[in-house]
Amino acid sequence: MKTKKTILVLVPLLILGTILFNCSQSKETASFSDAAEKVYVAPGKLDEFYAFFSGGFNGQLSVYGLPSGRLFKSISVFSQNPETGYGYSEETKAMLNTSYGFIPWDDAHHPKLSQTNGVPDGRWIFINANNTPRVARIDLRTFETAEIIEIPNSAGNHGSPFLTENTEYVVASTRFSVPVPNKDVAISSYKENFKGTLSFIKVDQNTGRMDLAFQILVPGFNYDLAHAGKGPSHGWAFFTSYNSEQANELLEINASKNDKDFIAAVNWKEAEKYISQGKAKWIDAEYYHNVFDEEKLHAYSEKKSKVLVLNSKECPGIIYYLPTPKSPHGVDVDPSGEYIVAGGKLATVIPVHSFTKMLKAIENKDFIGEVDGIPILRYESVIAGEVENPGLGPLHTEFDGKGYAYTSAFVSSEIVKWKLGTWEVVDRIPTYYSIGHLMIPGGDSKKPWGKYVVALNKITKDRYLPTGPEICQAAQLIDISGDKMKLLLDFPTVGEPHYAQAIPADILIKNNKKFYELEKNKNPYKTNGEKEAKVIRNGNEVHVYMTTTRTHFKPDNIEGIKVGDKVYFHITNLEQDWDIPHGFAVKGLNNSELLIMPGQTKTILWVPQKAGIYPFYCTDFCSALHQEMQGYIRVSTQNSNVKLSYN
Ligand SMILES: [Cu+2]
Repeated sequence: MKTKKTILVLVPLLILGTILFNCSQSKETASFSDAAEKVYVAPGKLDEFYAFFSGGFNGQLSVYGLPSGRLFKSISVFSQNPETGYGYSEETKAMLNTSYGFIPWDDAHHPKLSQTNGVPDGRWIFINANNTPRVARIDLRTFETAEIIEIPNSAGNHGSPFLTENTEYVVASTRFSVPVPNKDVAISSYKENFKGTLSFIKVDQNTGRMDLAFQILVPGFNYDLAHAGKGPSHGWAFFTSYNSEQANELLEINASKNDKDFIAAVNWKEAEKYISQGKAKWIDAEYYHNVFDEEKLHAYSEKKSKVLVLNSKECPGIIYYLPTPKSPHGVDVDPSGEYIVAGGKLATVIPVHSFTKMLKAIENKDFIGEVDGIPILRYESVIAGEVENPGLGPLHTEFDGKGYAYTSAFVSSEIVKWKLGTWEVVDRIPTYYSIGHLMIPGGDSKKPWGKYVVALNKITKDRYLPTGPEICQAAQLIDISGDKMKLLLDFPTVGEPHYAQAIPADILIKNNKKFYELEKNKNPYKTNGEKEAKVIRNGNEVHVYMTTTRTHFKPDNIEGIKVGDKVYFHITNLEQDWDIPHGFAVKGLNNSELLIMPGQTKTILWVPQKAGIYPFYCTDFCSALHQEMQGYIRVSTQNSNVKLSYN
């Protein structure tokens, strides 16, 4: 009865909140000229920050400049991209292999920059795939996806990928609990058969290569988000959970019954000790690990069959539950590493846990119960403070490094600024509308760069020119350099800007790769120079070793191809200059184009269906004589006697 009442009171309150906050627009907007001056990046000038926004359900990662909000690039990660041939070319197909077969799409949510000593270092950025659980690593020298690892025993990989202080581990938690290992059981057997997992992916410090080190088996809740400790809390990682009720139907009601759910505080150093003592078990688990080989410029998949699992029940001391109101979503650790802030979607306060108090409560065994052997700490013993009047539906918190925290409130569509230590709200600003995550450059690190907070909004109704039933999604740039937040800029985004990261541009520019060195290209289908260009038939397979340079292909005329042949175009771009890609497309190509960077070799497969003449051409406008960059292929019937020739 109590639960029903709570919901009855909450819902109208949420609606009222939305109306109230949305009506108080514009007073926090900086004057137009002031705002324009702050975001205007004059022609020839560069943005101060690179910002990386997830594309949500487009499966990619977009690169923007701040403060201008200009879009620079969409990095292909989990989805095929015909613009570049990613996931279509023979070199990149393997990136999208999974234990469920080739998967050309996913839902990408949380980009996360690699860190050293708790500060983003600009080496790599990681991002998760929610639907078929995977984590990708993007190399920030090339802005290309370098690696994708699948996560077994996981579903709805939402609490992912969050990094420990020195990128020792990428941590990832399962949103949906599932049978481990997965098996055919009645869904109604949820409580007995379904489990959660917390995954720890080891990162090689020199190469960035990921390896699934271990998983921890935990009670069957929904594990939503995570952040690792830093400074004093280094060695710990914190995972929010909801549905501690372990409901498997109508979760909007059945998973909202308990006043508090839990943050799981995981001592990963202790987990490492258990593993070294042989307490973990190898279990069968099928998953793929796909790596783009930098020398061969070719992706290769490795199929894995085992994973090391620690059962939390058998490893006392590795997990403690911090009771947290109510159905918490985000969990964020402040720059000092002392405060653990939760965003309870249905909570009326923002609870802030103290790491010091948590350790003391553990030492004193100040427990109020346990779940499957995991002790539940006493809320009053671990809480540092509660932020009152935090807006409706608080979700995520980032920090400015000056002692303030900024929390997004989804239902009341606003950002609330509050002071660490006193917990008082000092400012609030409306967002348009329904903010999810928010992002301050470095705002989840030990040393935030501050300056701006970006609101990542779900709804933009009335903010942009309408474009039919689907309206663009958007971000908003807000100045946080003064006492009061000031709205500077709205800018639309590609896909859902679910979460973002930003880093000063200087850090990345100095490592930017300008072209691939031809000499170092070890692609098995590389053509060293025009003299080596050739066409080879092997049964019904034809391999075209083609080169590009301004402004011709070699060869540019090919005869003797037959209907139904599998024609592989292996194209090497011989250019050794910055920003001289060439493209390749042939009429009737039932695949995608290829975009080949200087020094790269890329391969696309074409199976011609009809006899005739097929022109091909360069798709990337490369020079004054770009329109002359073309050729012809003669396709004959299967029984014709036209000889293979080329020039
Ligand atoms: Cu060209």
